Amino acid sequence: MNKKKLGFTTRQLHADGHNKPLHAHAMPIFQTSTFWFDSPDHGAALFAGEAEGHIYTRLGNPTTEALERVLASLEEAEEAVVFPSGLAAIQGSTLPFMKQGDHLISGDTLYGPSLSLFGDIFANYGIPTTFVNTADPDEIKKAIRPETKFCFLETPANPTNKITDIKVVSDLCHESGVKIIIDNTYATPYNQTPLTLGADMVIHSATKYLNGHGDVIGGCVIGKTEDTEVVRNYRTGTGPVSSPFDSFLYLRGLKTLSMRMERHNANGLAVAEFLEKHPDIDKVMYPGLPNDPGHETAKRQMKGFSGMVAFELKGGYEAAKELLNNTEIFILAVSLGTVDSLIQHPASMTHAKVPKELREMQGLTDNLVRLSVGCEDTDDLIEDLETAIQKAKAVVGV
Ligand code: LCS
Repeated sequence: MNKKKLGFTTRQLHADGHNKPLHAHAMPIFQTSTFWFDSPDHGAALFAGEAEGHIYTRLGNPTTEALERVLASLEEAEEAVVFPSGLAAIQGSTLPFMKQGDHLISGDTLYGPSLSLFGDIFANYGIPTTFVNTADPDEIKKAIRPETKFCFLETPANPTNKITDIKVVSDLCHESGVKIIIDNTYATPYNQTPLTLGADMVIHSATKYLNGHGDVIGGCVIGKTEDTEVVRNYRTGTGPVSSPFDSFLYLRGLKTLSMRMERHNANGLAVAEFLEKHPDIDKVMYPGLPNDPGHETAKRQMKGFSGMVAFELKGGYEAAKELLNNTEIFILAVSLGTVDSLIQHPASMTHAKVPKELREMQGLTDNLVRLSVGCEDTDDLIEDLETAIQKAKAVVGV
């Protein structure tokens, strides 16, 4: 199949390949740890890479490989390597290429534990990270050192939706031999394909939109074979593989990604527009709004603006807490990108461990509320928010 010529939805449905075992239509779950050999010579040939087939699930599993074919096709890449979480994918995209004394540049606005992975865990192994505002390419330029290996960033970034120009930043990094990795979790390949804009690798927390149903923790690293081979060998050598059942669920979720994202994009925009006009809301952060500082760049590099909306309610943290207590459709839970809507408070939840100075630098205030706008009927979502805002106002008195 010529993957590049087909549309996104066709690829999401067919890129796993038609030639499935035993003429199966859906890719079966290969829930097996090992695979038998025809003979000692067959086993030896498989180990020597002289025969095609499977050996042992840590080295490769047919269900996970079907998923990897779809992911690579959707990001317009050569290969994908699946991991059992987004954080494992971030580690897998960076660590195998680095040694003590190397340096990383990271966006200052990331999912909280991603900041800790670089700032605390990598630092303990002698790999320092400089955190910069990647929306300002000059900050990246100033942070580059001879030993800088990677620039890692999210765009849109969790939770403030900060936008970075992927093409500008990729060109700038490449001038100094620095590779660029984009965490594309918020956008998904339906809305944005960073590799086509110059990025070297993409990672995802597939726990989110890619799976879409809130029943799997997963991740992936996607890029050119010369890089993904290093990542795959690292995965085989250190062990973080997805269970075949999780790969099956994740592959099944991917089959409806484009349909879900169209709905997330439409509902995200409708909710952001409702909040922007609302007299009790101070600020809305959503790249689809013309007043958003990232709007022009987002318009150039994104096809839609996704379903993640952040906003500040008048009345501070007390009002925000009341709002969180009073939604009925938006479920009070972390995670994002599920078909149903979620609401959470980053300063006390997903970003609670980020030092307050860094949170403030990012614009992550104590009254910022984050919505993962799902696929429900738009009017129901808006009514749920309006009712909760009124209840919060009545209690806090703003
Ligand atoms: N990258 C981004 C942008 C994320 O939002 C997350 C998780 C990760 C990586 C890590 O992925 P995981 O290992 O959890 O699969 N974000 C979460 C969030 O905002 N709420 O709960 C989890």
